[in-house]
Amino acid sequence: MNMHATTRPVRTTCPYCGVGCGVLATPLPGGGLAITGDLDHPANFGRLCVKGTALGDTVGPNGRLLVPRIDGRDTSWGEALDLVANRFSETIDRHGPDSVAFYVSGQLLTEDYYVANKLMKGFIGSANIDTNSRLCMASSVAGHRRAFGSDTVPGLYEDLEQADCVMLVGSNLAWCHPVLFQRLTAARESRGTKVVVIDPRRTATCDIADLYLPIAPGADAALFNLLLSEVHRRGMTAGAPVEGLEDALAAAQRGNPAITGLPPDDLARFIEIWCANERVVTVYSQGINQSDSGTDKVNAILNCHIATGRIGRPGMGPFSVTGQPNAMGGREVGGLANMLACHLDIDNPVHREAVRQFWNAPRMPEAPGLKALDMFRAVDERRIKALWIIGTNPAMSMPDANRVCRAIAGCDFVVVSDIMAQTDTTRLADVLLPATGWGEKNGTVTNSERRISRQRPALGPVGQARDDWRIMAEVAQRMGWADAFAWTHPSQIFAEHAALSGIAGRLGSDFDISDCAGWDRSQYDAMEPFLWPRAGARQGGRFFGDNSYHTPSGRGRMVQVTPRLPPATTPSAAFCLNTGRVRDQWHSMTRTGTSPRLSRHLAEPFLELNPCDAESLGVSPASLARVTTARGEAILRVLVTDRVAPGQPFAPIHWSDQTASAGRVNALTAPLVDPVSGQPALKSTPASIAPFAARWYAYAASSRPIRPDSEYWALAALPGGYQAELAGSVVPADWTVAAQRLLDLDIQPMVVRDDRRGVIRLAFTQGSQLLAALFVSEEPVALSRSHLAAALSQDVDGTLLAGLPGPDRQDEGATVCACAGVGINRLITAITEQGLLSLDDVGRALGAGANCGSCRPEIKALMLRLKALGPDLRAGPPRQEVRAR
Ligand SMILES: Nc1nc2c(c(=O)[nH]1)N[C@H]1C(S)=C(S)[C@@H](COP(=O)(O)OP(=O)(O)OC[C@H]3O[C@@H](n4cnc5c(=O)[nH]c(N)nc54)[C@H](O)[C@@H]3O)O[C@H]1N2
Ligand SMILES: Nc1nc2c(c(=O)[nH]1)N[C@H]1C(S)=C(S)[C@@H](COP(=O)(O)OP(=O)(O)OC[C@H]3O[C@@H](n4cnc5c(=O)[nH]c(N)nc54)[C@H](O)[C@@H]3O)O[C@H]1N2
Ligand code: SF4
Ligand SMILES: [Mo]
Repeated sequence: MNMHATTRPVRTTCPYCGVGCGVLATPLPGGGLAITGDLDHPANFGRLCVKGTALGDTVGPNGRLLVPRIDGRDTSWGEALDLVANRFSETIDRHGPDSVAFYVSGQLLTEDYYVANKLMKGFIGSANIDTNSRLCMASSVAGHRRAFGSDTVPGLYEDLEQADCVMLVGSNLAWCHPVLFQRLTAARESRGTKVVVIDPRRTATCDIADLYLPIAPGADAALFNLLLSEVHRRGMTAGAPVEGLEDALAAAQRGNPAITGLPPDDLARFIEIWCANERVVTVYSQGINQSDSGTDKVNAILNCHIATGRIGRPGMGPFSVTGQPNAMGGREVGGLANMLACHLDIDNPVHREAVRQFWNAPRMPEAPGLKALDMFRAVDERRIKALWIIGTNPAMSMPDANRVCRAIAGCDFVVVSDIMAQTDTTRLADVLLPATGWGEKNGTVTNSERRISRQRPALGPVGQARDDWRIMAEVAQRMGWADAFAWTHPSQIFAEHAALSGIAGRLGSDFDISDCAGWDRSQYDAMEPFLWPRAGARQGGRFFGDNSYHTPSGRGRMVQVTPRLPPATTPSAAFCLNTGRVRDQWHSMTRTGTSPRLSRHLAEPFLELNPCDAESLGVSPASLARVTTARGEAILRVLVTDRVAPGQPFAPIHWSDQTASAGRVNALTAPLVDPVSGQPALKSTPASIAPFAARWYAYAASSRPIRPDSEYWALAALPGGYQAELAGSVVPADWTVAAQRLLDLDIQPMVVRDDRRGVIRLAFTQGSQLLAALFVSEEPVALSRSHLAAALSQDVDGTLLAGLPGPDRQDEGATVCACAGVGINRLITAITEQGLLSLDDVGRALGAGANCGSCRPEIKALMLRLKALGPDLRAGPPRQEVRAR
C-alpha cells in the first residue's frame, strides 16, 4: 500500500475540540503535512482555528515515544504485550476482575474506545473503565438522562445560526470552540442574533455579547430557576407535556435570585431577552458541568427549555458543547463506568444480556464500575492492582493531582499508552506503549452535533508506534480471547459497533447507525461525514421537537433544583480559584506545546488577578505569586486584570511538570464531586495567595534544549529553539557558571552588567552567530522577547545585549495573531499610523485576524482601547506586557 507517496490531500478531522472540523492534510515531500480547512465539511465549511491551522507543526518524531518500554528500557512489542496480558490475567485470577481498571480518553477514536469497552466490560467482566470525559461531560450526560431519559444532544450547529438569541453559559466559545464561535459571529452580523454571556470572568467571548452577566461562581441554577418562575408566570409553560413541573416550579420559586450577584436590571433584561425570543439556544460547557452541583445546573437549564417546548426545533434548544474530539463517540460506545454500549443501560438486565449475547462474552458486570475519582482513590488504596491509562494525562489533569501521582506511582502495575515519551503520567509507568497519533491513525469521531467523521492517515506511523485499537486487541488475544478481538482493520470494528447499535435501537436506544453494519472497507474509506440517527423519522435531524422523549412516560422530565453555592464562595475562603483554557494550547500541551506558533500567544502559566486583590496582596503586575490550597501549591506569573472579579482569580490548566516548575493547577484543586455525575468541581477551589519573593528574574532563549532547575521556570518552543522564563529567591554565586549549566554550553559568554540596575546579560555565540542568551534582572525582565528570539542563529548585532530591536527592526511585542505572527506593537503602530478602522482593514494591511479569526476579539478590544487611550498602550494592558516593553 503506497498511500504515503501521494501528495493528494487526505480528508480527515481535527483532533482537538468537539467542533470536529474537517481538515485537508497534504503530505509534504520532505515529511510533514500542509493543512487547510475542508470546504465540504459541514462542521466548518473550510474554516479552521489557529490550533487546527498549526496541525502541521505538531506531527513528526519530535518528542514521540518510538518503541515500547518496560521499566525505562526499550523492548520489543512481543515482550511488552506478553507482560501486559500476563500481569492483567494474573491479577484478575488472584484478586478478581474488579482489581484491574482502564482509564481512557475522549480523544480516542470510536474504534479504539469500542475495543477498550468490549475488553473490560465483556471479557474481563468488570465495569472499571472510566474516562477523562468524567472530568468533562459527565454532568451533561447525567442531566440529559434525567430530563430526556437518554443521553441525547437534541440540536445541531445550524441552530446557533438560526436562533434569534444565543445564551452562552460557562462557555468561552471564542477560545474553546472557535469555529462554532465564528459561525455564531457571522450569523449575528447578518441577522442580529442577540448574544448573552454568563460567566464570572469577562472572556474573549464577551466581545460579541449584547448582555454580559458576571454571575457569582456556581450560581447558575439560581439564575435559571428565576427564569423558570418567570416563564411560568407569563403563561409560557402552559400545555407543556412534561413530568414534574409543579415540584420543579415550587423549588424554583423558593429561590433567592440575589445569590447570583447580578443587579436586578440585568436579571430583568436577561428574562426579557429569553422570553421575547422563541428561537433561543442555551449553549453550556465547563462553567456548568465542572461543579459540585453540575448536574443540577444542567437540569436547571434543561427545565426552562422543556417546559416551554423550546427544544429540537430550528434555532432552539439546550446545547452541551463537548470538549474533546470524540467525547460523543465515547458516550456512544459506553466508555463511562456507568454506561453499557450504544447508550444502553448497565443497570438493565435485558440490556446487559443483549450486549453479552452480541459479544458472545463470558461475563458482564452487573453494576456500574468506579468513576474516575473513585478509581484513582481505589488505586491509592491498592484495591486496583493493575491500571492501564490510554490517551490521557491524569497526573496533571485530575483534581488533587499530587495524590493521583502518588497513587499511580504506588500501584503494582501501570501501563500507559501515549504518543509522547515524556509526560507527567508516562514517567510513572511500568510499561509504556507507543501509540500512533493524529495524522497516522484511522477511524471515526463524533462531534458535538452528533456528526460522525473520519480521521484518515496521511502519514505512516512514527517509530514502532501502533494503533490503540490494535494494541488492546493484541493484549485481549493474549489473554485468551482471540476470536472476539480478531479484527485486522478499523472498518471491521466500526461495522461491529454499527451492528450492535441496531440491537440497541430495537431496545429503544436513540443511537442507531445499524445501516452501516454491512459496510466493507471501501465504504468505510469513502464515508462522508453524517449525523446520527441515520434511520427513522429523526434521520439526520433534531430530537424532542415533537415533545416525545425517551422516558418511560414519553414526556420530558423536570427536575427540582435547589441551588447550592460551592464551598469556595463562603466568606472564610480567601479566594475562589477558577481554572480553564487559553486560546492556543490544548490541555497538557504535549502536542500544541511543540508548535512555536502556538506557544507565542501565552508562554507561561499565569494567574489573572483583579487589581484590588493585587494591591491588597502587594503583588505587582508581572511578578510571581504563590497560590496555596489544602492540596498543594503553584507558582504563577501575575496578570493584573479587571477581567476577573475581586476574590476570583483564574489560572489556565495547561502547564505540567514538563513545561513549568510549579504550574500544575490541579496540584491545587480538591477531589470534590457532583453527587449525581461524579464530575469534579474544577472551577472553584478555596485558595490563598501570597507574593513569591523572587530576588532575581530571568529570560533565556537558546537554539538548544534548556535545563532549568530554579524555583520558578517555564519552558516554551521558539522557532529554531527554546525559551525559558526563570526566577529564584537565591542568587547564584556566579551567573556565568549558572548560565552555562542552564543552557548546557561550556563556552564563555559575552557579559554585560549594570550593577546599579541589577541587570546582567549574557550571550553565547559561535562565530558571529547567537547560540543562546540569558537576561537577568532584579525586577521582572522587561525586554523584547520576540527580538531576542528572532536573533537566535542570526549574526549578533550591537543592540542585542541592550535587549532592544535595532532601528531597522520593529519589536513585535507579544503575539496576538498566531497565524500571521503579528505582535501587539506592530498592530498598535499600524492601527494608529495607517488609520485602520475595522478588523477588515487590519486583515488587509497586516494579515492579522484574517485567517482563523481566533484573535479577532483581541484585535477588536485593542482597537477600542486605542480609540479611548491613544497609542501609549505599549507599556501596559490590554495584555499586560510581561514580555515586551
Ligand atoms: N483552546 C482550547 N480549546 C479547547 C480545549 C483546550 O484545551 N484548549 N479543550 C477542549 C475541552 S476538552 C473542553 S471540555 C472545552 C471547554 O470549553 P469551555 O467550557 O468553554 O472552557 P473553560 O475555559 O474550561 O471554562 C469555561 C468558562 O467557565 C467559566 N466559569 C467558571 N465558573 C463558572 C460558573 O460558576 N458559572 C458560569 N456560568 N461560568 C463559570 C470560566 O470562567 C470559563 O471562562 O474546550 C475544548 N476546547
Ligand atoms: N483544573 C482543571 N482541570 C481540568 C479541567 C479544567 O477545566 N480545570 N478540564 C478537564 C477536562 S474537561 C479534560 S477533557 C481533561 C483533559 O485532560 P487530559 O486528557 O489528561 O489531557 P491531554 O493533554 O489532552 O492528554 C492526552 C494525552 O494523550 C496523548 N495522546 C494524544 N493522542 C493520542 C493517541 O492517539 N493515542 C494515545 N494513546 N495517546 C494520545 C497525549 O500525548 C497526552 O499525553 O482535563 C480536565 N482537567
Ligand atoms: S475549532 Fe479549531 S480546534 Fe476545534 S475542531 Fe475546529 S480547527 Fe480543530
Ligand atoms: Mo474536556
